Amino acid sequence: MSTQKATQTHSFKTAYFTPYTGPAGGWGALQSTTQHWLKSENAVRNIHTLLKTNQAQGFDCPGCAWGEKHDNSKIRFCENGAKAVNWEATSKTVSPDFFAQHSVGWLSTQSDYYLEYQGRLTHPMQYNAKTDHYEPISWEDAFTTIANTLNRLDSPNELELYTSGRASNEAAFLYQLFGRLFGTNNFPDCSNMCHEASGYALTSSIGTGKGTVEIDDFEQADAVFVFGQNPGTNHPRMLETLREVSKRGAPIVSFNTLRERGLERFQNPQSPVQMLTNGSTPISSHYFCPKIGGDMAAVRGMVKALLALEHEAQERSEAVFDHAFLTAHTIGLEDYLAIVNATPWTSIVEQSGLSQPEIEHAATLYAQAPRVICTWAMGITQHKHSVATIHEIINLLALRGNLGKPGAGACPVRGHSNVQGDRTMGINENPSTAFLSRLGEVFGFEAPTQAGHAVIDAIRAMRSGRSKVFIGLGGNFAAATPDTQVTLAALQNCELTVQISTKLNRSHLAVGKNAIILPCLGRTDIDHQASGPQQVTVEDSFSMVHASGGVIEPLSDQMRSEPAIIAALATATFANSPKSQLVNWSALTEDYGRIRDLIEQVIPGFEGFNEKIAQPGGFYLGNSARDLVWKTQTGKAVIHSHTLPTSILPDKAASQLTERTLILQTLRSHDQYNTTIYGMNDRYRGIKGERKVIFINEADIQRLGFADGQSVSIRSLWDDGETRQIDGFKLVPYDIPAGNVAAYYPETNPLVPLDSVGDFSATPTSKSIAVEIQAYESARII
Ligand SMILES: Nc1nc2c(c(=O)[nH]1)N[C@H]1C(S)=C(S)[C@@H](COP(=O)(O)OP(=O)(O)OC[C@H]3O[C@@H](n4cnc5c(=O)[nH]c(N)nc54)[C@H](O)[C@@H]3O)O[C@H]1N2
Ligand SMILES: Nc1nc2c(c(=O)[nH]1)N[C@H]1C(S)=C(S)[C@@H](COP(=O)(O)OP(=O)(O)OC[C@H]3O[C@@H](n4cnc5c(=O)[nH]c(N)nc54)[C@H](O)[C@@H]3O)O[C@H]1N2
Ligand SMILES: [Mo]
Repeated sequence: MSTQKATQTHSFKTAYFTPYTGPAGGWGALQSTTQHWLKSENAVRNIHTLLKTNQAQGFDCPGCAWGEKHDNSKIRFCENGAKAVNWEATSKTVSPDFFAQHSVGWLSTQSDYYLEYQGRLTHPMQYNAKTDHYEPISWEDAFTTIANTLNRLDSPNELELYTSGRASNEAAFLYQLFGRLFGTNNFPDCSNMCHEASGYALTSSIGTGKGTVEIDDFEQADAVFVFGQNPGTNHPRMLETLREVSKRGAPIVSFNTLRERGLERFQNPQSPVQMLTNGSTPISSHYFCPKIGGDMAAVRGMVKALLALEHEAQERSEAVFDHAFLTAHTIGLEDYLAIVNATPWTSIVEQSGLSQPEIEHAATLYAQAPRVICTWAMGITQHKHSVATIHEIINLLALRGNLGKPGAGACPVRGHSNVQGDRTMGINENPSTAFLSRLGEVFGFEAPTQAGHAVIDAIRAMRSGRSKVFIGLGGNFAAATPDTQVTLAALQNCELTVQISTKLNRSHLAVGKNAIILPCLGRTDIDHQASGPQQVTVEDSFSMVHASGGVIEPLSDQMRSEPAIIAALATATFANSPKSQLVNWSALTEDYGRIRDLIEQVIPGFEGFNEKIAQPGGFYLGNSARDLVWKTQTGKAVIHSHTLPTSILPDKAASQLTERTLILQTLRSHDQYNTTIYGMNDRYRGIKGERKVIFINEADIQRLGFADGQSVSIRSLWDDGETRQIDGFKLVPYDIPAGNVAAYYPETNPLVPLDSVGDFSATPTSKSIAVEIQAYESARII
């Protein structure tokens, strides 16, 4: 492995930190899976459940959106998928008794881990402000209360309909239909905080917002470049794919600010030989550690180096660039190369934190591979310049014709298991006119065309009182969004907050004047309806749509499915309106095949939907860019030209910088799923029993006059006079570029200013926050 050393060299060691030296996966993963499986208090039932994960007759793993090859012989869950399944399939319940015992005020003082660990929500509940307790309410009264509040609104745009990416296609389709019939496009969703920049950048360059590769392309790729992603924790099944690439000897080139164990070595728990011999496979052949936000500069540097190689090649009458592809399929090349030429190496090296020889090495690896896949995730998408950075990655691919050919392409690795499908179904605050008119045609109404709110605008609207009702289809809006105090106040400012959820979380405690909890079935639960047990469908990162059916009996007959809840809500809301004639909601609840028939009529690519999902592995939605069809204004792939930013920070942070400023990225530990905290360990980073840690370069600890392990306060810098601070975080010396620090989300969300968002995407800049740290005690005195 080239560049920098592979293991920790710090001598620092405490009860909560011991550097990890083993491979990712392997026995550690197996042991952890077993522990979580026992902790679910449902061990025997859950063995059966786990074996049904991602199988033809089972459910789609709620863990992540990585795809699967269609081979039924294999166990198809990973350690973190198993945690997700065990967490959902617990036997513990949060019943009306629990809420009678604990006030909302008391619950608000408890940790995220405590809240979710209490078990599954089993009964609809309504908040009583007089007692500060949730009390049971019947389903019918809950729907009537919500419907009455909605029908009293002055405008349909006073409603915010949030979606988390676990919702199935069927639930998402009904949800957007309900919202648009009601009259709004206010559909904030988790994607706004996640891969929004990918969707925007891809659409504006290649005319589709989705990745262009299929899982089989990894078998043919001659090199894979992985940018800003930690698959060992967040997409463990991707490691199996990368392991195969590595075994073939194709380079895997990682760009990550941290040395993530899962990108270094992997022991496949499904390989008896590796397990018994304690062997492992190297994942990355080359590992580059840019500074936070330095990837655009790094890729710019690679292109600059490629341009030099191209000039040399031309002298030999050869070429590095794929001129035939560029001429036939792209526009903007000349302007772009001029901007690349004009970008000085000094800026590239300064901003990327990589040396010119390192970048030239990466460029050579790229140039030597006939077919290249670039993957990326949150390390790329949660910055101010994410869209420009992704344009740069697409440009890199385009220069050698790595788009629209097998074994090559762009692969944004999605997060939530159906976040991509939800977008396909119309969960979008600004959908295309084609979609809206088709929806209106099929259902006989005029869909609203005014753009609605994404997450940040939804928070602003609730804060100012312009929006009055919040409904959450899953997720944990209060904890996942930035500027926690502002978001909590915004939710509390609502007339009504409704959470359709499986488990108790922070959002249930951020109550509006009225608040309702509607307990729903999860992926693993059998969904019994009039026509029998139902299947739903999801779409993975590779645009494969497939069916998912629960395998365990629900814990309570009070829980309802998401489609059934949305249908009942729509029925109650439109009861006294002519709109009640437009959709037979109860028929849709009886048989989800009927929902799919409607999806088929509205959304291109779903022809024969019900028949196609009967095929094992599902069906491929297709990708225009993969077929060299560019659905852009010019009909070509656009090579975008951006100048390298002078600072990776927004102006309101950049103007506040001092010698003591550090740039913070907020990321996931190995024991969490977004705001769901399964445990307090982060095995591959050596952390045990603690989440309030901040990873920092040893040189910065010394420069700033701190000691290893010292407790500090973290304050973010933003020119608006507000103090955003969190306390009691311990300094852990770590291999991270000087000037950069890292800490876990969601604890760090109070630091992210609401207005600190990415250009074009409005995604919170959760990976680049300007902060200063102070000793905890002195910070308290101030
Ligand atoms: N077990 C588990 N699985 C999950 C999730 C989970 O929480 N737990 N979440 C799901 C969701 S919704 C998503 S979106 C995905 C998230 O998957 P990831 O994107 O892998 O998640 P993060 O933990 O945010 O990790 C970001 C990675 O980018 C690196 N990084 C940060 N800033 C930079 C930078 O500027 N440049 C570079 N090159 N690297 C950088 C960090 O060091 C880290 O390795 O995972 C999904 N899968
Ligand atoms: N600082 C910082 N903030 C971030 C990020 C970051 O990296 N840093 N990452 C962002 C990203 S990538 C994302 S995707 C968002 C995640 O934002 P969300 O999707 O809103 O959050 P989750 O934590 O995934 O939601 C967990 C809750 O979903 C509910 N739930 C689980 N399964 C189901 C189900 O099947 N149905 C229903 N109805 N409910 C269910 C449970 O009640 C659980 O408490 O957070 C974002 N926020
Ligand atoms: Mo995400």
